[in-house]
Amino acid sequence: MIENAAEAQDIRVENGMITEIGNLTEKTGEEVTDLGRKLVLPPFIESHVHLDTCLTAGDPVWNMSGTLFEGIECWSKRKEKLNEADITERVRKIVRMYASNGVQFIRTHIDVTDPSLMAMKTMIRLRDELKDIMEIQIVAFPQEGILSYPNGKELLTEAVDMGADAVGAIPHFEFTREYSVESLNFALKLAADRGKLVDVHCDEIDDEASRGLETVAARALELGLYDKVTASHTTAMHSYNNAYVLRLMRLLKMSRINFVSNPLVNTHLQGRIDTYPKRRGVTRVKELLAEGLNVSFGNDDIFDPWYPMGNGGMRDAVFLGLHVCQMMGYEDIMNSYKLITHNAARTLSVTERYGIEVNKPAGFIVLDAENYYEALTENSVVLASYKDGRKIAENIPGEGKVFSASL
Ligand code: 17E
Ligand code: FE2
Repeated sequence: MIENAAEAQDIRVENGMITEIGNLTEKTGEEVTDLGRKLVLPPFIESHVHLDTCLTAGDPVWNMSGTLFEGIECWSKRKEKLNEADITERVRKIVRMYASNGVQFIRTHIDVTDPSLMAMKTMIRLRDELKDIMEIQIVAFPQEGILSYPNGKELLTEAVDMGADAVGAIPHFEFTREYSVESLNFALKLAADRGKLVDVHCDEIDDEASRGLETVAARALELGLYDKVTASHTTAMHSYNNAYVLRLMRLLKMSRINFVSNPLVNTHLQGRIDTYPKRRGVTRVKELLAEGLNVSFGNDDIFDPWYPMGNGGMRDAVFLGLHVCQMMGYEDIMNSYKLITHNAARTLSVTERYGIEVNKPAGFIVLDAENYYEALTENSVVLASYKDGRKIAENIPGEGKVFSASL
């Protein structure tokens, strides 16, 4: 039994499952853990990251322009040097960082524009090896295109049949608008045929004419895939005209697709060809949420050709996202934990086994704060992370001191 004194609520855990929540009486022989007056949340979820590229910034070259396209060029050079041991070591390091920050679910995009499919094979093995600490979902991601890369369709299909959980696409990188539409038709049909999820890198560009999203949403609706489909980035929506967004929103609501925004990386990569004023390039998070659509936040990268920073924690994405989307009203702030918990669980399609509820697996985290506002503002550490009732990570906060006669 685990006590949460702040809410005067106890959580009873038996055989890795939550069996009771409330004001509980200790059973004889039961182990009791006192969580103090600390905030308990469901585990954090990383709904968008590239584990195959993490920890490769500067190897062999740095992204000097800070654009998505130079990032893809840098990665293409690094890709030539990929091997199983290299991927394994980097992924294990990152998963440890995430676990220590209270993350228990990760959706990773893995580049399949590689004739050897080395990263995909390795990641499928690691998904299994690391499952006691992390639930990893793999998107077969055609970084250099489906129609614009040799054998792109075959590689994507092979990766999906090898065991990827989701099908990806990258319409804004295809050579032409026609390829862009055809690539999306192919990817969503493949997912429908194979019973897979979909997560598209969609319109990650400041071009207001990049309209992959309407195709993704239309196919999601017509193929009956609905919330099995996610549109990541959608940064072009930042630049769409409002009349078009009004028309688009109707389709988006009918399609019920999910959105992932990556505020740290989107603000870093977008607006690069602007002089002043510079676009923020983050999709219309506030408006999508207001229309009842599901949005989650991700990190996208940790120290790789597209982003030279990152720490495996989810707080910074929320913190910056709230600023850049101007979601700083009290309600927006208090609800923002959902962007990396419940909303992300919907994106990953794991809601049936997620949340602090009776008859669900005992997954939750304890933050060094009394409430969420404090946790967010003070960047509180995750004191403990429990998965299936087992403590999988803990952090012991450091002690700070101030020396002053007046305080
Ligand atoms: N690849 C891509 O196409 N877009 C990104 N944001 C990253 C990789 C990180
Ligand atoms: Fe990405």
